Amino acid sequence: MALLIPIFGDQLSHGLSSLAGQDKKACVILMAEVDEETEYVPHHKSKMVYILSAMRHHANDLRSAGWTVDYVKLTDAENSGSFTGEIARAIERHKVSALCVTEAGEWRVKAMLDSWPDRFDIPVEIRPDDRFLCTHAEFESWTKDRKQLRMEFFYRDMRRKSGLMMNGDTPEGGQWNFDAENRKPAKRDLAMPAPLHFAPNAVTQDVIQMVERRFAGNMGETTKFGFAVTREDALRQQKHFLDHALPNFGDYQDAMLTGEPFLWHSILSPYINSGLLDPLELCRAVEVQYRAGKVPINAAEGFIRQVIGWREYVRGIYWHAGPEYVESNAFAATRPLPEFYWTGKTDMHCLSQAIGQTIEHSYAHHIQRLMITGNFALLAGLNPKEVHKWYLAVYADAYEWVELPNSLGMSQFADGGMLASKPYAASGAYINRMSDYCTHCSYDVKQRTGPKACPFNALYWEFIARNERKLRKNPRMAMPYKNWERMADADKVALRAHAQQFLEKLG
Ligand code: FAD
Ligand code: DLZ
Ligand code: SF4
Repeated sequence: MALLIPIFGDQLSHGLSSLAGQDKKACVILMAEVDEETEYVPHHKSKMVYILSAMRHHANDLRSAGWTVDYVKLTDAENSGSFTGEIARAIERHKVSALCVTEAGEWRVKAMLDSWPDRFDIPVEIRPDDRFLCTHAEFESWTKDRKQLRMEFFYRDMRRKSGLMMNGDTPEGGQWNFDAENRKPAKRDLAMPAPLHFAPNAVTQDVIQMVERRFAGNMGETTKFGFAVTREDALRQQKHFLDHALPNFGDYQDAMLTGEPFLWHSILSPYINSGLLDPLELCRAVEVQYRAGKVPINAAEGFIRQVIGWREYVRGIYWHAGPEYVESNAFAATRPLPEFYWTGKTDMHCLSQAIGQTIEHSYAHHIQRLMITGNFALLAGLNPKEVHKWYLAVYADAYEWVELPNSLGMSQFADGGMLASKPYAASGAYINRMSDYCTHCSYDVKQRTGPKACPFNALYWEFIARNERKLRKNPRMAMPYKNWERMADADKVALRAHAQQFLEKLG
């Protein structure tokens, strides 16, 4: 009689809680490629190749470490297409007496796990996922008695809990946050370290062929696939980032440049989220670089804030908000996602850059996601659920627990301010300040109406006017509404008419 341990595609960690303390000889690990997971959104081809190849490599690593692994491929004739179906088949194959699994990363899969004890009539142990710094109980207790949930205060608790960048009770450098020093626009003459490229081996080539065959219509192409698919290679990219990109990460975190998809970002999120890299280990390595005088404080603190601040905070919000969070639509936005989100074909240069590199690399950095594709969706009133599904499909690091609060909450403000204190809405001036995009665009960022006017400008004011009832009382929106009031009526009418015309053409 065996203990069955199912491992999902975002659980590729050797220290996974479901493996801890188990007798290897008495266990069978089950890993399964299933239609249910490959089809819940039309995943980018590179995302799929990455996850499936990383799963196959992890299965081999576990075998080398002495575990018995039963691996079901997508193409196996008997594959039932679902996790539950594969558990049922594995129970038959292995005379299973009990199940032990690390908790699911999202509501959909949690519901599945919760149904297993009844369904299979054997004991099912669900262990907490201890790859996060903050437990569900800690986050819930943090939310109690708070009128507003804000990342900054949560982040301070995570600094105290981890001891990262702390000197006793006080933050290194005398302040918690060096955000103001994370906003330099980038110049072309600085050398940017491209992420490492890992040539696909035979295992990855097999997955590439399968994905190209079965998912020919999905976004992306796989000829340039170069993600790491093992922990060993992911650690190489981690070291590459620490040595070459981290020193400038802080200064240029918000910058954007034409033809430069990566700048000084780490490109580590796919590896962290699937389990190949340990976020806390990574943050400790960042701190070592800082303490050794190799990187400035705005880089080290800025990076650590993203990981133990934002990443942990959005996970907390996801579970706190419940399965109905996905239905939030505070601005009642209904416009369908324009076709160019899938093709990149638009004359708005900023959007064609952000979407074009998404198609090519399954990657865009935070400010591109937030202030280009997200900002446009917000201003144009795109349906937030469609926007969410797009982000979930196109990025190699996208799992619902991290993607949904970022897209629906942070970028679309569809939760009415549960996650963020104000909408991240901006006109073309912001994009012009943080990038060189506008100098390559057929629109003029300085114009607000007329055929050459940057669409973001009129759309911004249309957004402000359209949502006045919902936003005016927000103290952080006082300035835009003051400026809107000061504007001559004729200008207001012209701006709104220009935006309406643009939106009608958009569909
Ligand atoms: P870096 O810029 O090098 O940052 C370092 C690390 O910090 C990242 O690897 C990531 O682990 C963490 N991080 C930074 N910002 C965030 C954040 N807001 N939330 C969670 N972790 C963060 N991140 C995902 O991992 N998966 C997603 O599906 C995802 N969807 C997003 C959708 C939208 C609309 C927005 C605005 C942001 C989204 N993010 C998502 C957050 C962020 O854009 C990515 O984590 C980051 O771009 C990944 O690239 P990187 O590894 O080079 O990050
Ligand atoms: C994203 C993804 C894809 C495309 N395919 C699989 C798969 O075939 N098998 C699997 O175990 N996991 C896959 N994943 C990742 C899962 O969607 C993710 O692990 C679940 O959402 C669990 O939270
Ligand atoms: Fe984007 Fe407007 Fe700048 Fe063109 S001018 S790149 S549309 S912000």
